[in-house]
Amino acid sequence: MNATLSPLSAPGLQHRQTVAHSIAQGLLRHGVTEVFGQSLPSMLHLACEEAGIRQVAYRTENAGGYMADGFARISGRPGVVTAQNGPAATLLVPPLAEALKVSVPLIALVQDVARNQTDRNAFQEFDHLALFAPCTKWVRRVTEASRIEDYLDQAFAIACSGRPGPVALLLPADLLTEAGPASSRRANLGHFPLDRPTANAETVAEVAEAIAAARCPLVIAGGGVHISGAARELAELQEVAHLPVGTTVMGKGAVSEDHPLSLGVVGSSMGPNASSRHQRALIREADLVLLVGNRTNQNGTDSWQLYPPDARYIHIDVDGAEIGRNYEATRLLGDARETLRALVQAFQNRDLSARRAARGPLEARIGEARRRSWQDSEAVRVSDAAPIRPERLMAELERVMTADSIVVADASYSSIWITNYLKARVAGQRFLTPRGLAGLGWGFPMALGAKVARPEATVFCVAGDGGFGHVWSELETARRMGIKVVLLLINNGILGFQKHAENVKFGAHTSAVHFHPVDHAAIARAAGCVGLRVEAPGDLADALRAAMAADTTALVEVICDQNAYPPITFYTPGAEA
Ligand SMILES: Cc1ncc(C[n+]2csc(CCOP(=O)(O)OP(=O)(O)O)c2C)c(N)n1
Ligand SMILES: [Mg+2]
Repeated sequence: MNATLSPLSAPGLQHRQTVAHSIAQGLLRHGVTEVFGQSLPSMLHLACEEAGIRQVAYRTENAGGYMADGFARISGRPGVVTAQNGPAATLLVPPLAEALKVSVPLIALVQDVARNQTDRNAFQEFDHLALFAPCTKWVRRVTEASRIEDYLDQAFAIACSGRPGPVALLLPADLLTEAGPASSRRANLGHFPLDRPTANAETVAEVAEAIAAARCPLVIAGGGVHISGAARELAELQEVAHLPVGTTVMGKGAVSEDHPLSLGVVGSSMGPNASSRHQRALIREADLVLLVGNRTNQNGTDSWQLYPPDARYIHIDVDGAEIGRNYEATRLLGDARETLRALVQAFQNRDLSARRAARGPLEARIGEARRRSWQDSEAVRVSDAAPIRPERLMAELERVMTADSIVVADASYSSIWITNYLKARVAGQRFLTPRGLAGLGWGFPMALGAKVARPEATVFCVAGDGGFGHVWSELETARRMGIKVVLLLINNGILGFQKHAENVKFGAHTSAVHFHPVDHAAIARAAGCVGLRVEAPGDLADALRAAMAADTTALVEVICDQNAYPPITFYTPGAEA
């Protein structure tokens, strides 16, 4: 008989009150409303969907991890991502590593082989404890059903407390279908920072005194300000103590860039045409530098050449290991928001007359440097050339975005275009970039996660054609899950940063940096999204408007000049302003 295989029937969930159900109930208790997954571990997702937790389905685990990352950065809640054991688990390494570097809490729930199959070369068995050890704060394999709540709560507590970061829980497949324990815990640990330690009060008072007396104090704020939700407090400090504030790329938006005391983003992209190019002298003259949530990494400090060598450093960070890493500093170990609040308080009865007197000339100087910097880039920002200058694209985007917009960039030039030529209009506005490891392809999924976290915001994503090639498939995710972002694709036909950096460093580039022409707009349409192609700068405004009005994710492919590069200082050695 030629039997036809019939689809397997689905008679309803056959397993009840399993460990997977205990986990789902725990997730609900921690305020989890969505989990980024692809059906695995199956029992876990069946239980989660039954409990009303939305599964945001990804196409690749890489992308799922970045979605969870973007979600966490915007929501203030840890991103939960799931994966199968073996190959799927290995694909979580990049997003976990990114999150570890930039202190974003992620909780990876990863299936493992059944407990009685351990170390027998079971199918897709892998040493996940070793795999995740260097890219998480903490990884554990749960083997006792009765301990599931303990481990789940510890995962949330570790991810969200101290310096936030990613954790992984390994869940043997057979454990998930075992009977789950009754719940005994009540706490919601699903938000960060979970605890807010404040720095020593005496040191805070001494620092306030030193700032009040400094000749030329300066604040350089990093991504820790956003992680802590401390933008309002930093703005208050800027205003009360009349302090100039620059930010790192990760810290962009920590203060309003319209504020007369804001320098914008400072670091390794202050070459010709940079929006903060002429602020360098002010930074070099500082006699006191207050670092807030700033890792003093290579790009932020322009290879440790930008910050003044002889200044006194004061460093606020929740991680004691970051304080004094590269600049010996007075230690203010604490949560940024609480410690800034304490510092503002400490200024209450202090004589700030010197700072007040300095403010006028300081604002004039910063304003003049800002005007000169913008003037330098005027020609490329209004350029009518085709192929299009990316600076012109940024100018068009700047025109349509608002204080509520979120802008996400992929690695490579995109991160530098957005941080240089878009302005943070209010303290706390978010510009997301994958600056932990600067991995290509991560921008678009991060933008999807950001939109899930804040559906009412317009989310723009800027990506290069090389990076976007890693994640084309997530266009289908965006369509299927109803996640709308406006994706601006800079098609310059090359791996731009790669090619240009090779030219600068070696005087030549390899054969890998040029692409065969790709019709990205057609790819978007094929996946059910809107796809538009723009070749003339005069068409950008209409395309942006159409993309913003679309019901679905809309990709605007912008054919750009392959000889355009952002103001990376090492491209133009000796060109210091
Ligand atoms: C995953 C990953 N692979 C390789 C690199 C090295 N890399 C940095 S920039 C770059 C070129 C990116 O090209 P594209 O995305 O088209 O952006 P463009 O610079 O052209 O604007 C490469 C290959 C990286 N950062 N991450
Ligand atoms: Mg490119």
